[in-house]
Amino acid sequence: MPARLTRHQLHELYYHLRLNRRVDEQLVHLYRQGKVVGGVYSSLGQEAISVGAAYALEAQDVIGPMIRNVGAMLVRGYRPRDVFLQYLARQDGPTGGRDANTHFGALALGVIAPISMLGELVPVLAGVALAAKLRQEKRVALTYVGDGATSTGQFHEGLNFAAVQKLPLIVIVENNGWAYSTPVEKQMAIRDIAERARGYGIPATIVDGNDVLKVYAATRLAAERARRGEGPTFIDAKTMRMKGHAEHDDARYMPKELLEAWRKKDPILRFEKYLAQKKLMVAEEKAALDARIENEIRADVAFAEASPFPAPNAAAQPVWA
Ligand SMILES: Cc1ncc(C[n+]2csc(CCOP(=O)(O)OP(=O)(O)O)c2C)c(N)n1
Ligand SMILES: [Mg+2]
Repeated sequence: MPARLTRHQLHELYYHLRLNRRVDEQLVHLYRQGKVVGGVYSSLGQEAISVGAAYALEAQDVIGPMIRNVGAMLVRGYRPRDVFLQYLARQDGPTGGRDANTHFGALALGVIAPISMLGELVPVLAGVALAAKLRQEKRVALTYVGDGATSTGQFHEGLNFAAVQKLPLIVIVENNGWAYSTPVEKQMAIRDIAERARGYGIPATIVDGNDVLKVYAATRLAAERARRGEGPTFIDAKTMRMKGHAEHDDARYMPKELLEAWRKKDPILRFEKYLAQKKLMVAEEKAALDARIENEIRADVAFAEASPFPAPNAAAQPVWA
């Protein structure tokens, strides 16, 4: 088992889980106010995967987040203000209003900007891992994929390449049961997506994706393995998409009882309960962290709303060609 987390680290995990949720809730408000340019893709109920995995990495490591991994971006050092500015397409945002949602990144923070094409980040992060291996740097690359994304060719090609080359790569499938309106059982004939990785000779762990400590521990072990030069690890994290694909989708095709059952497994409530029961966070500590988050959210929404839209003539620059 990886080294035990200190009380301070547990509080940091709680802080990021809660911050992820609050950023998400705030984005929904902004969307309903008509202020978001584009869609809002919620990570409600999936925060433990984003936060637990990113928190298990080190500063020199690199992640390739997907649309529901705002939590991972916050762990890497982005602030709520960056997320709001980006979703509101403002000049001061990470892409200066040129791109939407989570399509931003910075090598300084070890974040490769995602794009929409599903599965594409697997070969890209395998490339990052290959560079680390060739340069003999103790760098680990990690990417998240959806269950749907594991049916793309890019996912399979990237995974096989990482296996053959023994790359320091971690791939986490966020199995939230749905790819848009398609349930997993209508998309593949296997029960555990872990089997897809095992087919390429990659060890795969199955974890409860709503348990932040389990996700953290699995990622930590995978990162240690990668740093020892033992190659890639696949983590099959089971969770549930608690909303439609995005805010425009009312999810009427999702069974109500399913959502009800998963609401009881909410990752943040579970972690709060654990911390309280083990006396690892007292009421005053929780209140102080919650207040800090509320202040940050309020200030960052105000900052983003006050930021100007980019000047129209800025659209043509900077461009690559
Ligand atoms: C290669 C490719 N095919 C189709 C799409 C359209 N598309 C966007 S999201 C999505 C469903 C994604 O499901 P999943 O991978 O399970 O991720 P989740 O939304 O559940 O997080 C689809 C089909 C795309 N972006 N890229
Ligand atoms: Mg999915």
